[in-house]
Amino acid sequence: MVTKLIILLVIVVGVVAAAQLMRLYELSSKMRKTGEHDITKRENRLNAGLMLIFMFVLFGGFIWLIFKFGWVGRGEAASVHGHELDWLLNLNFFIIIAVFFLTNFLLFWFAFKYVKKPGIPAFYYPHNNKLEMVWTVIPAIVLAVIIIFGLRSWNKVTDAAPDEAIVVELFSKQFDWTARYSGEDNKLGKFDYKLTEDTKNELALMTTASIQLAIENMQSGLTGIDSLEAQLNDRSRIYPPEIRDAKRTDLENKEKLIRLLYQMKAKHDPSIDKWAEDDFIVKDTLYLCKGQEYEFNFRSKDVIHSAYFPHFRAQMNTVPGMTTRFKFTPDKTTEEMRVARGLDEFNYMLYCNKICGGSHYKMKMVIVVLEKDAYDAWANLKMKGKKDASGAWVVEPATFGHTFNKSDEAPVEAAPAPEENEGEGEDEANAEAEGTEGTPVEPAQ
Ligand SMILES: [Cu+2]
Repeated sequence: MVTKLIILLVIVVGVVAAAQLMRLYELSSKMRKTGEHDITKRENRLNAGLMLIFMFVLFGGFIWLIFKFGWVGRGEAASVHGHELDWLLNLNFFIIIAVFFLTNFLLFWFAFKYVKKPGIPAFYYPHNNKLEMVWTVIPAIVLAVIIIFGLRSWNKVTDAAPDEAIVVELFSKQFDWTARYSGEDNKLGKFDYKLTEDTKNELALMTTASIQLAIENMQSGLTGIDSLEAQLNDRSRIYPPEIRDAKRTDLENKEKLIRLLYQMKAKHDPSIDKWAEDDFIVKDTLYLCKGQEYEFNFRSKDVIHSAYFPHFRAQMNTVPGMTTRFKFTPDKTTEEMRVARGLDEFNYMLYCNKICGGSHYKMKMVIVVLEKDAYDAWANLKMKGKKDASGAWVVEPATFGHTFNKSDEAPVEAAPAPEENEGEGEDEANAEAEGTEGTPVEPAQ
């Protein structure tokens, strides 16, 4: 407190002293019979020289920063379109830096060269049409070139992906990423937020079984309609009015929702269940294949996030209620990039680049880019799993259908089914579909 008071006092005294000094200067110039605005030749030349010195310090500092921190500090791009984007960014930088040097040189050089000289009046030069044209048309042309190139590149990375592109969904929520690969059919299963089930169907995928599960949860789950009705009808319980109202509103909303779910069930075509059931979900690491094009579909559960792949030069907002897209082709494996950068620990990363809440900084995912053989082996293991000689699962396939089954603890029933149909992808999917249809009903019995 005392130190603060002293600091305040020093500031006040400083201001008073400065005011007194100004007053002294005014008085002394009056005595010298020159106005305080009259500046001597010496002062003018000093200022002109300082202008030049400032220009050299500014340019020198700029060049020093580029040498110290690198051209733009991004490192080499690891995707096909990334090189094009880097080229475009470099073009922008060249233009900006050239204009920066030119305009700043003119600004400081003119200030130096045309320093006030006694007896030489300022040259009156109010207007020049030619000059106006030059500095309107040239920037317009440069801007048009930048925008046309930029739009072309942007359209390339956001327009529809070819059929060969692997479709991967990136699902964002506070505070992590979940990737869903589209599986063998390369088709992502449909989804609807009303089907969200925190443990069994986090991504709200739409299948006959998941709709049924959602209806059951809504009707007879822990906080379902049955339980709410029982609570409200129980005469032995007395609720404060606001709690009773809250429960009533909750009940009304759930009754509306369950009607929507029944409509969804009636409209649902069971033949598209397999789109979802062969999808597989990964949480920790996103595996990609070098030279393979990927179409990423982005979803968000809660707030706007932004999927940021700095090494692949890609970024896209993930917006609740809509799907955004981006496609790219990795062109360097993680291993190659480690060698190129001389860093054994290097990893590609997916970050969230939108401040989305308290643990925003934690929201990231490692990306591993593999050669085709290694990637195919991994994807096969995920899609089909692996069995030992006795037919027991060594690695279970990580399909959506299986994660669905696993939490119901029914792998015994599910295991023999794919074995009988080995080699026939479609039948396998159907067998799994049957498995998932049966299981969620069991707990209700
Ligand atoms: Cu986020």
